[in-house]
Amino acid sequence: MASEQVYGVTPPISVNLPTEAEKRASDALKDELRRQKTFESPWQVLDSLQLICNEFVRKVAAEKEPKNEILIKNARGKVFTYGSFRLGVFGPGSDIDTLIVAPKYVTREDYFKYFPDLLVSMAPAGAITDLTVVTDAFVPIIKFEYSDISIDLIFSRIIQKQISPDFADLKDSSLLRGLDEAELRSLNGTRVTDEILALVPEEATFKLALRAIKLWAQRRAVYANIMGFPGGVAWAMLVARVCQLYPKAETSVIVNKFFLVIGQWRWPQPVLLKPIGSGPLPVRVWNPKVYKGDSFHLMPVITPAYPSMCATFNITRSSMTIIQRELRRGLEISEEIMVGKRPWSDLFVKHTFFTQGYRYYISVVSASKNKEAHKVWSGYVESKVRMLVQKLEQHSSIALAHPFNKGYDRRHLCKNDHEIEQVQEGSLEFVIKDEGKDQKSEEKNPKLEENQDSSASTSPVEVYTTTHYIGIELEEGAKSLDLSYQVDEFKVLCTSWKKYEDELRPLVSLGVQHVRNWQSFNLPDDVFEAGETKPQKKSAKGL
Ligand code: 3AT
Ligand code: MN
Ligand code: MN
Repeated sequence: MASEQVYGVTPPISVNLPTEAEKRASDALKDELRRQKTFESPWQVLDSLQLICNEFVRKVAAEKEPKNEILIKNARGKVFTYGSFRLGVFGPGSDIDTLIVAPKYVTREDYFKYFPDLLVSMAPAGAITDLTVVTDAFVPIIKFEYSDISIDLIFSRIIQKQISPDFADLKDSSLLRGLDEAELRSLNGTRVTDEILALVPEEATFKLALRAIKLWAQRRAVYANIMGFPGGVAWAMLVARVCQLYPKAETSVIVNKFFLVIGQWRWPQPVLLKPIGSGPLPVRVWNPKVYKGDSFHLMPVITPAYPSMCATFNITRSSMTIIQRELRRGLEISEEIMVGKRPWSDLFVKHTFFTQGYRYYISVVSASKNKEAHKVWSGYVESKVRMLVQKLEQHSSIALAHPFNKGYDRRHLCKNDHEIEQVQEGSLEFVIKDEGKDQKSEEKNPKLEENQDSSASTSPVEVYTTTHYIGIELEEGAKSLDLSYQVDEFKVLCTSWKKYEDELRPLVSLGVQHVRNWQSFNLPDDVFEAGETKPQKKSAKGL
C-alpha cells in the first residue's frame, strides 16, 4: 500500500474497493448515458488532419529553405486535441477541438495563408464546408465542418527546429519559452486537459463520471462559462478532484460523491488538482495573496498546467447559489439511486427555469439587420449579460438574478420600420418558423411560433435576434421593482463599445424588457419543449 501513488493535494477520503451493488449502479449509469446518446467518435477525421498538417509544414519548409533537403524531408507537425473530445466526453452537439503544433520556422501567418487551401484540396471532395478564418480572435482560429463534424483548429509553433516523430506531449513548460501570447493561449487548452487526465487515478472512471456530470449540468442549465456557470474544463476539474479523493471507486460512486464533496466544499478554498507550480515565464499565476482580483473568486477551480488560472472567475453570487441548489438536488437524488430507489434518468431531468422558475423574467434582446453584424453584436452583448446580472444582484429588492445558460436565436421577417422596431423591442409576432437543424446546441431550439401572414406583396427584410432570459427572485416583502438604472448602465456598457460606435450602430440594437411568467403570452413558445406546459396565470398576489 505504501508504494501507491497519491493523487492531488490531500490523501484520499476512501480507498474502498467497489461493492457489487456499486458496480451494478455503474452499469445502469452506462446504459442510461447510452440511451441519452452521449457516445460517438470520429477518428478518421483526425488522421486526415495529421496528414494535412504534415503537408502544410513541409510546404512551409520547402518555401523557406528550398535547398535544405533534410529539413524538408523530416518536416512534420503534430495534431493534438483538447476540449471535450480530449476529455473523452465528446457527444452529438460537440465539436472536435484541435491544435496544430509546428516547428519554429512556421508562423501563424503561414498557417492562415496556406492551411485553409491545403485543407480543402487534401480532404475528400466536398468534405470541408463552412470554413471560417478568424485571425484576430483572442485565440486565432480556423473553424470548419469536416464531413459534418465541427472542427475548431488552432495553431502554435514551438521553438524547435523540427518536431521529432516521437514528440508526444506538451507537458514540459520550457516549451513555452519564446512564444507570443496567442501561442501560449493556443497551447494552454491541450496542456490543461492532458494534465487533468494525468492527475486522475483511473481515466476510464473519470471520463464516464464526467460524461454523467456534464449531461446533468447541461440538463440543469448550470453549464456555461460565459453566463457565470462552470464550463467544460471547470466541471472536468471538479470531477477529477473527486476521483482523486476516491481513487478506487466505481463511476456510480464518483457521481454520488461528487454531489457530496463539491456541494459541501468550503469555498472560497480553491479546488486544486496539484500544488500550484511556478514556471519559466514572466506571466501571472493565480494567487489571491498577491492579486486582489483573485481573492474575489467565489468558487475558484484552478487549472493544473503552468501558468495556473482560475477557470471559474465568472461565477457570481447568484450563480453560486443556483449551482449549490443543484448540487443539493443531485445529492438527494443520487443517494436514492445508489440504494436502488430511483433510476439514473431522474438525475438528468430537465431544468424548470421557464416552467416553474420565476415570477419575473428580464429579457435582453440583441437585434441586427444582417447576419454578419449579428454574429459580432450578439456575441458582444452575450459576454456582457453577466455584468447586468451583477448589477441586478446589488438591487435591494432582488434576492437572486438567474441568467438562463443559453440565448435563443430567432429570425424575423419585417415589412417596414415599424415592425423592425417591434422586433427590436422583443416582439415575436414576425418570427420565421425554423426549417429545422440549424441549432447546434444540446437542447434543440424547438418550433418557433407560426408566422401567420407573410404577405408576398412587399419585399420584407430579415431581422436577427438573440434573447437572453434572466429569472428574478425578489426579496421577501419587496414591493417595487424599478430597474431603469441597472438597465441603462448595461445599455451604456454595450453601446460604448468602439466597434458599435464605428460600424455597428446603424445595423444593430439592444432592448431590455420585463416579462411576467403568468402572462404566458409574453414568454415565447419556443422556450418550452413539446410536453411542457406554460405556466398559467394564477392569483397574482403582491406584485
Ligand atoms: P463541447 O463538447 O464542444 O460542447 P467543450 O468543453 O469542448 O464542449 P468548447 O469546444 O467550446 O467546449 O471549448 C473547448 C475549449 O476551448 C475550452 C476552453 O479551454 C477553450 N475555449 C473555448 N472558448 C474559449 C474562449 N472564448 N476563450 C478562451 N478559451 C476558450
Ligand atoms: Mn469542444
Ligand atoms: Mn470548440
